[in-house]
Amino acid sequence: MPFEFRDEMIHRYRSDGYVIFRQILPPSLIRDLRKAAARVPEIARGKSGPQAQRLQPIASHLTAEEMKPFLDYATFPPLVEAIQRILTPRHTLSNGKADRMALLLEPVEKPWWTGWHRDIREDGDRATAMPDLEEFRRITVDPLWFNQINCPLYEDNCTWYVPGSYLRRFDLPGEKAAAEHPMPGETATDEERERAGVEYCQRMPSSIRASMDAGDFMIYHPNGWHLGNYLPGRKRVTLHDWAPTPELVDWYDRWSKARAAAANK
Ligand SMILES: O=C(O)CCC(=O)C(=O)O
Ligand SMILES: [Fe+2]
Repeated sequence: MPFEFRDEMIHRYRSDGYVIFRQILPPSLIRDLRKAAARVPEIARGKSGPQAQRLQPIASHLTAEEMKPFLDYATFPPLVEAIQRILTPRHTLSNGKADRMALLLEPVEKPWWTGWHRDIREDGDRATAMPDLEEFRRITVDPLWFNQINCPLYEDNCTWYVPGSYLRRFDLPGEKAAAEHPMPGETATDEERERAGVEYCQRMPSSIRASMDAGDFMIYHPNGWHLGNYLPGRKRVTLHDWAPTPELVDWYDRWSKARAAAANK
């Protein structure tokens, strides 16, 4: 089925905090992106070791020629239009220049997981460096503010999400406990770690798995509960991106300055 935008997707995004545009990338673009990404796993593992989860930003490591398909993706009209309908015409895929774009990769040695988290939360360890806490409390539950994108170039079952969780600043009973559930250490077998990873994902109340195929595109609120659960040997090359407004870019700049100032105290 070719991708077709439906207004129901706007409702989904606003209530659930995520929506998946199924098979929105054409096979020819997927092919070009896969070829352009070919060196990325080796670069990432050379830099961060065999368990490397990502290379970010890819623009610092790839040639202008290799980056070209990623810019084609960022300006692909059906994608640009779908994003503008979910968000607004002021939201620009990849910030128009792919300067923060990452690729998410599978680990080589062992199953592992990020742990359930909300990327930015007011009671997190980075909250003291919030540029403006009252502003953050307003924008974190605003459907048009924070967003993140996963766009797999190969089938990807790694991402889990809790629909609707971005709309509440505070956790429901059981969420913290599920997130902090003890996990097996490095000495457990791969099969024990794999099983524990799946059970850990399922333990979170109302969690769903974002099962995706090549060329699907998921946009989600990164401040809702989510995680990545990874298996070695399960090839993963997933574009990790955002579609900010100028105000969101400015918020991240202010936040990074506030954190730098707090670190120097
Ligand atoms: O791998 C994923 O899909 C999610 C990764 C993630 O949430 C993170 O690194 O913060
Ligand atoms: Fe995250």
